[in-house]
Amino acid sequence: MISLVTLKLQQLTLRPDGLSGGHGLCAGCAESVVVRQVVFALENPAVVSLATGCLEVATTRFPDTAWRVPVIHSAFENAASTASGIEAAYKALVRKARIEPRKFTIVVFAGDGATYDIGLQWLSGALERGHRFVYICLNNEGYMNTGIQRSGATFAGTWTTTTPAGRAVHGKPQWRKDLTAIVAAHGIPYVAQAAVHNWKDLLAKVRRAEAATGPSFVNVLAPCNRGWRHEPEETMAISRLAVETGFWPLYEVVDGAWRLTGASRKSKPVTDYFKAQGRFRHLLAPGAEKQVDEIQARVDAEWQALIARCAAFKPPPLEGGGLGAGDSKVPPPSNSLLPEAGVSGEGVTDGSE
Ligand SMILES: Cc1ncc(C[n+]2csc(CCOP(=O)(O)OP(=O)(O)O)c2C)c(N)n1
Ligand code: SF4
Ligand SMILES: [Mg+2]
Repeated sequence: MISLVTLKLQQLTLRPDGLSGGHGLCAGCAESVVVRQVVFALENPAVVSLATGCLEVATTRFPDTAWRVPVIHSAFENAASTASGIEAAYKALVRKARIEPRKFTIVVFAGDGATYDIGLQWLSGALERGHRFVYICLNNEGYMNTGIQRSGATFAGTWTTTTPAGRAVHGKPQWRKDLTAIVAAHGIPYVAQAAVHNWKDLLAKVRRAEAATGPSFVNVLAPCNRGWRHEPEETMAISRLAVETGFWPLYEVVDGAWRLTGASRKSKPVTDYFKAQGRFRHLLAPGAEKQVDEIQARVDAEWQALIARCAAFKPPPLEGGGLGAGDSKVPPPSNSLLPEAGVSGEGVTDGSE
């Protein structure tokens, strides 16, 4: 019996591992770390819907697979539809008494290209229909598998191969899409932002996402050392910097209530984040000061807007159930929206097994 409330790293190693070694992801890639953390966190066995992207290409090279849980390879755009189909098929088979009811959790893994851009309408439809699944966006802010192209998640000013840093264009001109807020606007029971370095926060969020009695969505920042231009061993430090500089606040939206988690705070200037990655090198050169000031101002404004959004929701009385210092005051979700929609689980978990 392992309690997620008091989980230690050593105990985590006893949990079932979703991926074996020997896959083809780059050394230092955050994607395999996120996948393993997610599968560690789940209460139930996982059935995975996997979109095309680095994770899929590097873990399912025929005739081999690195997966230790069942996986359905979807196309780039329709991983959420595949998840909907798994749920619908399961319900039909149980209804027709072709199989016994069983507990399992449908998990989608999809990159930011597959989620923010190409799969957005499929995702939106599945959320609106209320299928029960945990959608994990592996957000490395670009189409990395096809050569580091910009996506709707790419930050303004970022160098990519389609937004070069030259005289005419100085990195990506547009601001990124706020997909987490767009998903929250669907009114689903659980939405969160997490980052790979804060494993306690991520595990707690996956548990809450799994317990939600409807669709849930966790947008996980997953640095790509190839595309972000940093050394493989710096992945976790860069993820932490993204939170500390306010580029990637950690928060969750539980039944419409917004709250910061994981000790998320903004304590460093954006230039600290830029200095750590080659994709922002041009922003540190003379002449880029105005662009940097604009980015800092926007990050500050978004942070203030998030604080205001969180302050607007008064948290209900404390009930425990969190994980880690930053979460100890977060009550479990009430899961009130879609009581009939679930495939698996028994509602709210108190974090113990
Ligand atoms: C409809 C369609 N368009 C384009 C592609 C080519 N393609 C395969 S993976 C990929 C990039 C994936 O980006 P993302 O979803 O962010 O995942 P990452 O590789 O960054 O983890 C692209 C463009 C495709 N397979 N299908
Ligand atoms: S290119 Fe980036 S996302 Fe793809 S495997 Fe390498 S580090 Fe991971
Ligand atoms: Mg990507």
